[in-house]
Amino acid sequence: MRIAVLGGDGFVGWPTVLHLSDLGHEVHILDNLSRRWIDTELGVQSLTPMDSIQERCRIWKEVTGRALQFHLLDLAREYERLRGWLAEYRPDAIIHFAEQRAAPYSMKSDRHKVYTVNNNTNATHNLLAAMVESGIDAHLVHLGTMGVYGYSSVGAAIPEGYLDVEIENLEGEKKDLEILYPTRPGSVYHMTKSLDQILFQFYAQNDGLRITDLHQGIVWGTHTDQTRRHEQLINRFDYDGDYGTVLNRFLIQAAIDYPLTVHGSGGQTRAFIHIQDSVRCIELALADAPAAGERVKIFNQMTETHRVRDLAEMVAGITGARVAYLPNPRKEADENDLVVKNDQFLALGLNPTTLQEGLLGEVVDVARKYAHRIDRSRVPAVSAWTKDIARRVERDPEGKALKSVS
Ligand code: USQ
Repeated sequence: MRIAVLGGDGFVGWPTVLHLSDLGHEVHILDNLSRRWIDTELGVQSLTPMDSIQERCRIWKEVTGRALQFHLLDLAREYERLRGWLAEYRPDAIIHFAEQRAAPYSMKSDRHKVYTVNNNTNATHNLLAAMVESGIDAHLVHLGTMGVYGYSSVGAAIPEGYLDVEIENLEGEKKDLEILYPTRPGSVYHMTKSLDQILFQFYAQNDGLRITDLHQGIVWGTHTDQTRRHEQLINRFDYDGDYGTVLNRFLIQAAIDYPLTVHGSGGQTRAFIHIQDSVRCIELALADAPAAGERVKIFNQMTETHRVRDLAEMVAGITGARVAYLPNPRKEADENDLVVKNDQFLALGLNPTTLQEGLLGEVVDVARKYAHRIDRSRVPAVSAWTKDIARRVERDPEGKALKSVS
């Protein structure tokens, strides 16, 4: 297949590009390199040293003989170029990762909220409009999030995207209805993924676009079979308070002897998936496209759930790290339960990599190897969800946020 990977320079995008290329697909990367610009804005860098995208592609060609093509394009702002690209290359499948993906970054300030909404919503809508206009019949696979469901403890398993409900009509008769599971996003970033769902629903129904939406949990790990093949193919790895995600952060913190930063009581339960399973799920979803006219296919892309404090205690148990219970910079439930259905990927042959399988140590090893690249002052999460919480953030004399305090 000819596959366009939008956002193919990012944390999940890059390993997906390599995975699909390795399977023999013709892969094109479309990316505006915004993630690299955000590193510059925040003054942080990936724990792992990352080469330019052009250099990464050159190394992959050298190692495997397989070509990757990179196209510098901003989906959210260059609609005509995007439409022209689709009409010219006519991909069989499009994987859409090209969105600002960090919840704390999206909540940093009003400017970051506006950027995240403009970027993510326009990128998705531009893509859908351009697919219709160019008349291509590509299967669109979008990376969504488990966070669209919210984290209320209703005591029922979260279904894969849709909920069967019964409503009473005007005659008093009970009628069955299938609806999108009600969204309850916990950040502006998660809200944009909720908006995406409505855009997909409309374009699948109105124009017969074939769309799969993957509701992914928190990704952990860094290497995949392909990124391991050469030092310069290494994946990016975020540790800072905005882009680092919880389990990877704990593992890095343990490697540099930094007390593990549990927010609040750590009673938040979240869904997780290893990066290797993440790229495998993309492969499985590609092979299981919906037909034109079918509803959007929604998969829950996760393999296990864990409570944040249990993860911290587990990492502490393995590494001897200390655990610090900190005031929570986010507005979120202190404690929640989470049971998630992921039957569809299991039925398609996903064989989950679990936390127990020794890969935790691999992350700690990577972190130790590159520990000299870590700026410890960038470890605390200081992006506050509300103005009230922001008042509780301790700052240095220059106004730089240091940590949140109770
Ligand atoms: N947390 C800590 N300590 C930390 C960092 C996070 O206790 O040092 C807590 C947070 O307060 C939160 C939970 O861990 O309760 C998860 O935080 P996270 O930063 O690992 O994940 P999140 O902000 O939800 O976002 C990440 C990805 C996002 C993806 C989402 C999947 O950045 O792109 O959509 O995970 S999900 O969480 O299932 O919505």
